[in-house]
Amino acid sequence: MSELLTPRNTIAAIATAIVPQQGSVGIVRMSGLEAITIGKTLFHAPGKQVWETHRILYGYIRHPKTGQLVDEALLLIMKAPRSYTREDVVEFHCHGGIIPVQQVLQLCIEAGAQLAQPGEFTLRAFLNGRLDLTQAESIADLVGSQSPVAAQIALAGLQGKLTNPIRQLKARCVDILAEIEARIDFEEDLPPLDESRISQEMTNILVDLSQILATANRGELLRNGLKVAIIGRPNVGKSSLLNAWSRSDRAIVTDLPGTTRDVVESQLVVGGIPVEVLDTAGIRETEDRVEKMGVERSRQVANSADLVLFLIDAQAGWTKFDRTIYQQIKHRSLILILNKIDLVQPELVKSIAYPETIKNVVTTAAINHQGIDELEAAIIHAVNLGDVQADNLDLAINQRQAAALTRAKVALDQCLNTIKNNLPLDFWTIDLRGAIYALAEVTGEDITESVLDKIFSRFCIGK
Ligand SMILES: Nc1nc2c(ncn2[C@@H]2O[C@H](COP(=O)(O)OP(=O)(O)OP(=O)(O)O)[C@@H](O)[C@H]2O)c(=O)[nH]1
Ligand SMILES: [Mg+2]
Repeated sequence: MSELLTPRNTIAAIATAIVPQQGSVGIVRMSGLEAITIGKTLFHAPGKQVWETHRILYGYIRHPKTGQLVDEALLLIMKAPRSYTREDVVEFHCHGGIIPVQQVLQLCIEAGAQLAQPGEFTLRAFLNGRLDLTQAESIADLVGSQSPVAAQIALAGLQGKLTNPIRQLKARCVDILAEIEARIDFEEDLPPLDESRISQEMTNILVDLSQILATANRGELLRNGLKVAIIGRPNVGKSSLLNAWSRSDRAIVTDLPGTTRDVVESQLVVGGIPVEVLDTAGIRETEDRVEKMGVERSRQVANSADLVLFLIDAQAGWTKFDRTIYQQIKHRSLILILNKIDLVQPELVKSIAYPETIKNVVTTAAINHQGIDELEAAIIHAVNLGDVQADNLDLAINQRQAAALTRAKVALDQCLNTIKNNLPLDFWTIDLRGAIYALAEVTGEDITESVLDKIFSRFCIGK
């Protein structure tokens, strides 16, 4: 890390994805004091092309000692501070495929650049004040996003969707702190503190904070996705459900019990959340060795899933086999699916006697693609996505941010208690400072200076 904190040396890395298949363009990026000098030693731009910032040059990358041609390429120059890192940046836009970019990277290293560590360009952007921490995290989210909604939220984060409200909350805490500090230092010169107004403002801050915190669950799901296992006894329609849901013939369906022997996966998106659906072998006692192994896998998948869709055959009702499986898996997050309702009278479906502990129930006819929307709604409900307020729909905080915001919340709660218990003003400021530090941690800014600035500018007490 200490290495990372000396950001003036020149770093280089392949900026485009490194995949076995070749892309049409591969980019090598350099950032730092020597970036342009190194660029000039490697890149030959014929004619009257000028090495100016925000220009693209056309030319050849050659080995500086042997003169050997490495690639025909474009070179992009972005001088500090108008670059991603706020340092001098040079990008070689080479031909795609791993060999040209690897060779160019090697030349950069031989010419004096250091291999960049993961995230080091963004770290420099942060250290040089171009991005705050939440924006830097949003960039990682955007690159790793697995659904359009996740990408949209990451982009909103990059635009300051989280930074701005956090800064505002912090500013409101600083305002209160300033008022209290002023009373501690200059009690005689100022009117008495309006405690009830301060308590009310803190309560308001807590409400806003909680609304942001409520997006944590959604953030987790957007980043890591949701693993959903379809579990049940043989022949109830698990594979049919997977196929209907994913609109594919992904899993083999037959009328023979024991058709699915291994776990079949399908990737879906539900409510913007990437969902990995796992169809499993029907669980039953069996002597067939292959099926037995499949059944064992089904149990493991059920245990490791975030959510279990427990499927039963509505025509057969809640059988003793279903009860046994239910007792074995007892997942904390479970939706019961009554499938094959096309074969049953509606009133009979209602009379199915499943355990009262099951609160989430959906009816489907997988064979007719019926009930899928209801199933998705039940999933969104089961994972508490409904908690997010409409105006926070493009916000989804991560674990680090949630942890810091929770600390801020605890500190503010404590401060309210301190006020209620009539403790001295010094105690109020301790709690309040705790909240401000925690909020500042979210955006990664240093607060001491801003607190001081605020106190002295607002109250003009530099006398
Ligand atoms: N009528 C009707 N038949 C269905 C429905 N869903 C599935 N089936 C039929 O039930 C039989 C079993 O379906 P599968 O999807 O293979 O069942 P499974 O639970 O995956 O079975 P295993 O892989 O053996 O555990 C097939 O003949 C399906 O066509 C439904 O909603 N209605
Ligand atoms: Mg199956």
